[in-house]
Amino acid sequence: MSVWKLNNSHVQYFKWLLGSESAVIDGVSKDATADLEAFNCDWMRKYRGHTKLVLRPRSTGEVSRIMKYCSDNMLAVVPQGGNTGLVGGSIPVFDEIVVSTARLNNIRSFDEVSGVLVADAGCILEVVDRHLAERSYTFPLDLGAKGSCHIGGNLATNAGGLRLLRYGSLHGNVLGIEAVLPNGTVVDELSTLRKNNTGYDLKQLFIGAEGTIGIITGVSILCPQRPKAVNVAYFGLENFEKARLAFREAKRHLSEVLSAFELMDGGSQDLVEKVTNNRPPLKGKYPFYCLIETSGSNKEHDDEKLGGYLEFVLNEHLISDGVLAQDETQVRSLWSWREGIPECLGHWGGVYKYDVSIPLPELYQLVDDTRARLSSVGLIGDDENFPVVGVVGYGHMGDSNLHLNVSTRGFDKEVEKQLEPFVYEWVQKRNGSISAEHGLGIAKKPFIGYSRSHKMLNMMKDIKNLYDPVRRAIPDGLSTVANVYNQNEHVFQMNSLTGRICENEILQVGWYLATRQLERKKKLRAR
Ligand code: FAD
Ligand code: 2HG
Ligand code: ZN
Repeated sequence: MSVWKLNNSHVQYFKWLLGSESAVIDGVSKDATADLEAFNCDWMRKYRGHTKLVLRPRSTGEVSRIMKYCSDNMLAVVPQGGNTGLVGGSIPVFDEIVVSTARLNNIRSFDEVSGVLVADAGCILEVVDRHLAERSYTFPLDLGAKGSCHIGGNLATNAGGLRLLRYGSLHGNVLGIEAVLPNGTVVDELSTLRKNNTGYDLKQLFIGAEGTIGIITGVSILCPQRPKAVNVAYFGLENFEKARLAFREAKRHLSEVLSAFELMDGGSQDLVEKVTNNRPPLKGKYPFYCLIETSGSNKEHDDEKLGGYLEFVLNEHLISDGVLAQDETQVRSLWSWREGIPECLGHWGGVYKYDVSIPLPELYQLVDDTRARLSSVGLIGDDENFPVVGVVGYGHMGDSNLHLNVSTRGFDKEVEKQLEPFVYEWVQKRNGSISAEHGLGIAKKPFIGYSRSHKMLNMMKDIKNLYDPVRRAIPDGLSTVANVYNQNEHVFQMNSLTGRICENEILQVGWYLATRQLERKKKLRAR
């Protein structure tokens, strides 16, 4: 029967396979707590992992052999890219093996005519974008974590980012994928074709799957020309309705050159100011701010368009005050008031993050209602006696995607009880999505039913079972039991490929049942 506790002989196999000590961080045969820490802790410091082994393959072939071995030996695996995910999906919350893509970092090719880039999944987004910039192209995705996140991680989460409004979702831009299935099979679909209507478009399954059906090792993606002219404006507004109308007018006046329209409430900007001590872009204080970006190929043309837009929204009293960046430094500085929000909100210790899609007219109402709810039970205040520092909202207004953040002096059960399932119910009533762009991970997985029907969930489970048959061996009843638990340590993490070794009592019982069941099946077959 299969082995299901990670031991020294497994580690020896991986050391032999990967050939170098630095490719294996071994906490099984020795104490490697310090080296493992970065893999066991997430960006928000909310989730804690217990891995004792990190593997850092250099090639797709190595990933394939790792996965085959893990499948044969029923060892659980979590893929990890830059570990910047915001839902705990990359964290080995039990004691899974981490397969890090950090050393899969070669840019394989770039075609300067078609704009098609083929690269390893572990390439850092910013590094790839710099490579493209030298060739007058850009990556069709940009986000605050670009300095650390991997393009494989971006695909796995189907990251949206700051310019989805302009370049669309990765589902449209990705042309091909190379991936390794849980049993070690390499899926070689690194097509560079824009058109290929021959049957199902299976690569789409991997985009946004958060590693549940395979590890992405290579990416082929269509990249747009880098815009020659970029303008950024930042303005203050009296209320959300004016922001909504300003967005409508931006689409009308700026159409093809509009590349971002971001919303920030006054609370988020006050907290950025408090943490950074930087001088805000505008003199006055406003309940809402918007950042608007145009990108095009003709500066004069874009300046004229943006000038016309700003004149219109000022004359119509849609915006109260605004500032236009005059050079690259100012462009970066204005963007920092938007991109810097997530980092600043974590300053006090903890943040509860909700990443939701809601039809635009009600987008901000969720923030007001959440703030009112937490206020009514006395949880918000300026000193240490109150757990909540602030309830703020910001996000990708152009995509109807709001980030509701509740910044706290530490993760707090009382606050959490007020927020969940309140936020999810609120979103469900408006037919919104409880996870617009960050995925489910372990944070949102128990709440998937607020956005997806039973039928869709069953189809998803069928797909997962098809590509991860070892996982299928776990008795259904157990999955159900584990799923109803809303504690991180009890949730069956969807992204653990193949089986799971765990310290958790419930799951150990499950594994015992699973292994016994397999044993029985084997015996029956042998007879
Ligand atoms: P990780 O965090 O390592 O992993 C994320 C998930 O993907 C995990 O479930 C992991 O198991 C899986 N995974 C990773 N690599 C692979 C692979 N090669 N194959 C299969 N599965 C894999 N997201 C947005 O959508 N828009 C934003 O604007 C945005 N801004 C952000 C800003 C900041 C400051 C931070 C910290 C995060 C932000 N994010 C944003 C979250 C976003 O999901 C990640 O930054 C990014 O897409 C994750 O990439 P990663 O390499 O860090 O993946
Ligand atoms: C962003 O848009 C990211 O900045 C992070 O998606 C959002 O931290 C968040 O809630
Ligand atoms: Zn976002």
